[in-house]
Amino acid sequence: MRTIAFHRNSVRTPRSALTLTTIGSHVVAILTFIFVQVFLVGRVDEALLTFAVVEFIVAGVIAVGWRWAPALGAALHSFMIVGNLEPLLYELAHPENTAQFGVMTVLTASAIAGTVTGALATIQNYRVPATERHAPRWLRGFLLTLTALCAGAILVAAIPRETGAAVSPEVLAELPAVTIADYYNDGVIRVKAGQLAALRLENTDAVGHSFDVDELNVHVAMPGNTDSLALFVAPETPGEYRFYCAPHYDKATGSGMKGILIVEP
Ligand SMILES: [Cu+2]
Repeated sequence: MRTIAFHRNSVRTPRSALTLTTIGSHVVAILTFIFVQVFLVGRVDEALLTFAVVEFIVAGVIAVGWRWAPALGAALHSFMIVGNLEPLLYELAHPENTAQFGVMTVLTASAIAGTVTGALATIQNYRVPATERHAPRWLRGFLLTLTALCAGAILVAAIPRETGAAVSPEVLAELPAVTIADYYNDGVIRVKAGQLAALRLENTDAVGHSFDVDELNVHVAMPGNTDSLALFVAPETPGEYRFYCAPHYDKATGSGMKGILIVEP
């Protein structure tokens, strides 16, 4: 009986502060993915649900207490950053889409916290006896700083700002439209060479998109559930140009949200 009790004790060592922080960072990520589906997308999104489930499984594996498990958390968190670098940087550079900016800020902070604490927890688990796995002195300050940075960034992003060109909804409604369907079906938009082009950018999605034509130096944000205006002078020479959504188009492979802008004579 004594052997069994001893065995049980040795398996169920208390989780270190670093390990608990790693689990906490996964919980923050899971809550954020749920928040996005409930409040921003308004429905279950397969990709986001998958992310949440994977985060949940990894958090569970770490909670079991295996020594190597926090490394798995660190790997998942750093993968979340590296694997989504392009949309991540885009959203972080566009605080005018406040909701998405806030979500990306929180996800980035939780991923940074999870990567750092997961890696250190693993090292500690192998080097330090279970009873002496104390929290590093800087941990509290590190977490407080990340939280304060998040809150500050979101507060600044939430300050209302002047939008570029003001145009009445009636006028906007009359303009030729670029729709989300155009983006998914390689839609064709036609404008007249040398003339001022005014397009209604119709974003019926909850998430933000953008209208970008590199050759014409046109870059217009399309906040969620909003009609925006693209105003530019079409080039004198007729031709075909690629328009695309910056966060959801991969220039290297040419896949994602895109269409063709035809400049007609
Ligand atoms: Cu998009």
